[in-house]
Amino acid sequence: MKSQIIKKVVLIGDARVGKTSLIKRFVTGLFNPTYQITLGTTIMKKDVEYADRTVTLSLWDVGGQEVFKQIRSKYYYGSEGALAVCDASKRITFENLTSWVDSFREVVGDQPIVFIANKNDLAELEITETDMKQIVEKHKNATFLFTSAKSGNNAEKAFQTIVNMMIEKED
Ligand code: G3D
Ligand code: MG
Repeated sequence: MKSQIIKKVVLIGDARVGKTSLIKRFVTGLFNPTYQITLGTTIMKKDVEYADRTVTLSLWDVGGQEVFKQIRSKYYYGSEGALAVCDASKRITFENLTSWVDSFREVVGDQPIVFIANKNDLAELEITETDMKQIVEKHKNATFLFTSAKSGNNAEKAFQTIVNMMIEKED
């Protein structure tokens, strides 16, 4: 029989970088350009296979409250991994990742992180592969990917990567 495990993963990063879009792309396969901004955390679930296991991902989306630093620690509690998302066309969102990741690791310790430079479908990018490599080198248990929730490029891979890292850490 397959064993079943549940893993909580949070998406962190500035507002409008594409966190909700990445979750929707992964869970529904669709990109849908108009959203209502709902205040409050949304949790979406999806099963991912890893070898002989089924991993139920519980994906936590901060939902429009990114500015309120005081809610962060409650949101992080119990997470076993994070996707730290920036907008590859907006430098400032990359600069802000360090503060997101620091606050995450203050609560949960060295849980794995996938750094994501999203919107790589856009023509003018302000983040390079070198930038991403540098931020990864500054953190333990981290890797990076460029994604597009719009085209779907690497969206699934982002979630599969965090699953692999979480399970490998456990084994
Ligand atoms: P957030 O959850 O991090 O706040 P959203 O971000 O998922 O709400 O996305 C913010 C805006 O960026 C949305 O624009 C969304 O359509 C757009 N977006 C998200 N991912 C991508 C992507 O990969 N490429 C491009 N080009 N745009 C993306 P609107 O204007 O629709 O509100
Ligand atoms: Mg959102």
